[in-house]
Amino acid sequence: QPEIITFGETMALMMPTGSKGIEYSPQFQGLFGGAESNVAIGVARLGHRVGWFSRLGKDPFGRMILKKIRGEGVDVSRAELTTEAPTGLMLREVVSGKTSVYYYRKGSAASTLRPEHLDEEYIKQAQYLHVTGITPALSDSCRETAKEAIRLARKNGVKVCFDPNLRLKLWTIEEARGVLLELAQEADYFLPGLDELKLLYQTESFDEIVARLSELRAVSIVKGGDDETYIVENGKVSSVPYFKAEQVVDTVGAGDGFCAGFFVGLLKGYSYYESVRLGNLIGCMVVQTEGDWEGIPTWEQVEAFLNNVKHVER
Ligand code: KDG
Repeated sequence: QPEIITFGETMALMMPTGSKGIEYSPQFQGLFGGAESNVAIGVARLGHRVGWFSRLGKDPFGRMILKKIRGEGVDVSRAELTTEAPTGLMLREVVSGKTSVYYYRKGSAASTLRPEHLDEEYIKQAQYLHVTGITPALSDSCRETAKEAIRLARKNGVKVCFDPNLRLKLWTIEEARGVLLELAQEADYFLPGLDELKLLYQTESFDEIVARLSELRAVSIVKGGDDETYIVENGKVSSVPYFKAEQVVDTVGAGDGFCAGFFVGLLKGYSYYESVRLGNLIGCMVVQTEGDWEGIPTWEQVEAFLNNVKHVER
């Protein structure tokens, strides 16, 4: 029985192997990523029970993704391979230090997710449901599915976590704003980035942002401060300092790693401060490895790090 359930699109991910960008790279490595499955893999690695579902194409990418997520110990019993549409694809390159993502996902299998694919009995037995703002950007039926999943969770006393994950390549800020802010109102835990909040609330003022967050029933965890993550609870702000990364290789997935760490903290009964601290640590580890989720540590690695255990090379 998963303690946390999440759902959303996972795509095949191609990245140039060398330093050349997509246009000139003769070779690519075949990976995969998706905000929600990144979180699920993180929770599983950190030793907790988690379920992820989606629709994937019944094609080589779909099978590869499903096998690998299952292999990470995530419950994929509600995920489905369908002939209705293909698995989505994204390409990512880092050129002159700038990351760019290109999506090939319109009409993908995940975008055909519909409310009827939700299993209330499955959602009901979890403690947390994690939803991101990517799903409602994918299609009308995905938007309905996200809303319905949240409704089912709340009806059954399952806590709702919501990361807006604003993706301006999928929709405009004007389209996104209303939908994301509406979903934020339903959340128990709201996990936005500071940059996202500036766009969503149309202000650069931190005080104004805090005031807006304080109108929500959620505890807000704001990622992406200069050196710290903020906790906004009942109008009060506290902050948790970052860990310092030795080298930053690929920042994509840091927010998902953060969420995984934060959720595991909640599941372990940690305070918000300690849960955020664990989230910060996982985020810091993710950015030091290429790929979305490959840098997420196991619980044993986290303990070794926190206890300053010396690494034995051989
Ligand atoms: O958070 C990382 C995700 O952005 C990445 O895995 C791709 O899910 C993705 C998306 O839709 O952008």
